[in-house]
Amino acid sequence: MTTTLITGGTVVSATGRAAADVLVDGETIRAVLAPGSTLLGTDVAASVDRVIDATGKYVIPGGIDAHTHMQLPFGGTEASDTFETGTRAAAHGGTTSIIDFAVQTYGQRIEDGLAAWHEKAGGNCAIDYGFHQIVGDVNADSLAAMRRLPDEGISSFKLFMAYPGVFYSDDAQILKAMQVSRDTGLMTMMHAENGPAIDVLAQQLVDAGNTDPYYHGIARAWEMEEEATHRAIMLAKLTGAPLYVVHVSAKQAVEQLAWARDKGQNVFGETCPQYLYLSLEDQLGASSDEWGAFEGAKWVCSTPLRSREEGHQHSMWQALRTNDLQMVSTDHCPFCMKDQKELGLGDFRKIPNGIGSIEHRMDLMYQGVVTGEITLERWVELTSTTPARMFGLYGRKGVIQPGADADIVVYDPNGHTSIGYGEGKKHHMNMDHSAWEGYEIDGKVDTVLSRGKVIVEGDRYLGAKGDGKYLKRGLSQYLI
Ligand code: DUC
Ligand code: ZN
Ligand code: ZN
Repeated sequence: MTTTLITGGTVVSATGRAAADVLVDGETIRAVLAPGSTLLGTDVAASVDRVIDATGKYVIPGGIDAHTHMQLPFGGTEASDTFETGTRAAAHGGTTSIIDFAVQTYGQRIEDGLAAWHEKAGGNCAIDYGFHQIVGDVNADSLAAMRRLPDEGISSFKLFMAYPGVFYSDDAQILKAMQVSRDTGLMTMMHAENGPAIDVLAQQLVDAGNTDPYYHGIARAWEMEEEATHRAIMLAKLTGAPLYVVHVSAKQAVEQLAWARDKGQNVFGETCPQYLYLSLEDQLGASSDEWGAFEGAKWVCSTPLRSREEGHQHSMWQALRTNDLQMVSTDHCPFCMKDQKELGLGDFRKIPNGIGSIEHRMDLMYQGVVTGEITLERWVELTSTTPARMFGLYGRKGVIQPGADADIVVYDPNGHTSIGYGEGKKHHMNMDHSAWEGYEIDGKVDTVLSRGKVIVEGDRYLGAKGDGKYLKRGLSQYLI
């Protein structure tokens, strides 16, 4: 077993920072030591197999991206990252665990949907991975199967108030699923948008000739997010289910979450980098020689980008500071422009929904530290510690402490990252464009360890397909 000492760095946790050395023994953290200390009289640096010099750098728990969609069948195609390419890209970006969504499609048994996801991921991942369960068909059989999910290491399921005819659950189905959530402690995760109303608005826009990608965001109005968020909260209150609202983008939805939390309800929310940085106005202004106004398809995702003029991005940052939103995931769901996004040329409804960001989440959120939106500690909390607590991984993941998995990122605040797909800066995600082209980050992932193994050093990938193991998760450790 290899022993490693990460020395000279500043160890940052959700609650503070300190100059400290981290001793790794095999796959786990053995000790967090005062710089240069001895252990039982032994000079630690002289006795380990490898020393990583982190002088001038931050040493943080590896990122946990709790919302990804590798190989998701969607909109007549499939998300373009496999578990192999997507998790490798994640590793390059300082993320050492993902929680992906296993899918039960309409008419399918949950067990079969879950088995298919294990089949896709098993032996292919660069980093550790767990699953949430999408329940796309709430019925007697799936309600019974949900009660067995904890035995599979799955402690959360996702329902959709959007996408009628695909993943959609009506209020009766949601109520029944939430009763299971209450009984079992499974976290109900909600895509909170009023799908039936959105579909009418979208049809009317298309009928009027408004077919460009920009109208995706007009159809998916913030009122539809606020309304669905409120309804989800009330159903959760009635049933006593813990509720986690995914990809929150509207400031009015945050107000709903804050209102419920202030009353002591177990209600939580995440946002994503796209809702912090990108806007509906950016999408309206997008144009290229190749695609014209269809360039905006790169930013078609749901919930949609929101208006900067209306102040949604500002509210998302604020909510991250005040803990009205608890964490940041990517909703990584990449599609290429060629053959995939272009399915929606002439009708925005046919553009596969999704943005690829798994490689950039840690950098983009660190940029919030640089600009003063969040503290260094909050960066670690939002991207690693809270995801671990929220989804039953804390202690093993999300923290640098003895006994935890040695998932560690050495981050260089003096480094620089140029994000993009263009010449000289090709990302590692399996996409033919970047939603983040031109973003320049003050900071850079330097070294990444996954359970003690160095898998990224500088720009070099040293890991292998299959390094990542399935994570059996416990119940949420974040409940009030
Ligand atoms: N939103 C997306 O943008 N893509 C996949 C599914 C979803 O809810
Ligand atoms: Zn969703
Ligand atoms: Zn999603």
